[in-house]
Amino acid sequence: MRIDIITVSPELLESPFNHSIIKRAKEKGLAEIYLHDLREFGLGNYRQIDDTQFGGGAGMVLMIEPIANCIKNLQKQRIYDEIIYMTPDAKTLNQSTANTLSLKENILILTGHYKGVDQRIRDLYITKEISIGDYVLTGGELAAAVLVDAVVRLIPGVIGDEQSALTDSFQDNLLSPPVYTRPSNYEGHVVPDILLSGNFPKIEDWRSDKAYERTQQIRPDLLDDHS
Ligand code: 6GU
Repeated sequence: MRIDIITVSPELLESPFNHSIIKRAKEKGLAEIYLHDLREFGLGNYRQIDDTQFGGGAGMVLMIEPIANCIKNLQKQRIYDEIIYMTPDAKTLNQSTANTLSLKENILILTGHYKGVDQRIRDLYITKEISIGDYVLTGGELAAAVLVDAVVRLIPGVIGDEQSALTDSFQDNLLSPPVYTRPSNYEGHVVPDILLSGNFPKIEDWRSDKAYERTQQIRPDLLDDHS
């Protein structure tokens, strides 16, 4: 998979993409990630990328031309399966979206800043808009890092233990059951007997029960969300 990201702060994204899972995916040739500095497409001597909004109001808006020029330039080189705009006024990212995106070849992500981008960019170029939750971040960069992590780890071969991505919390719309490791008795706090029993069908039943119980307690909304 190839992921291109248009941003006004490439430096904010360099570190997360050069560590951990994403680094491994890049090294194994399973993911390529390219950062594009919007400023390079800025207008005039000052490389202007934003301006005040029509109709008045606080905050600067990213202008249409620099973004359109950057997108058009990238589109000359390949066809994108999705052009995603990271913005708080969108549907929230969930596991199902991450799964779908992990199957794509080429994804382009646009991260906003300030008051957002000129609406015409969204109308003309964007095929999908994603928020990462009901709170406001200074810019879309950290949200893009979250999206890329959630997607890249699902590409087959990225995670060593194939099983592990499939049994994540949310993969079946349930939270994960509790997990334990040695020692089996820590100052009188013991691990549930069932996990030490060696009876694997029973252990699976116990895990399902606990996953359901935990979901009902903490995130009952997941149980009636069949989206
Ligand atoms: Cl995608 N961007 C910003 N700026 N804030 C957010 C967000 C995105 N998702 C949640 N909050």
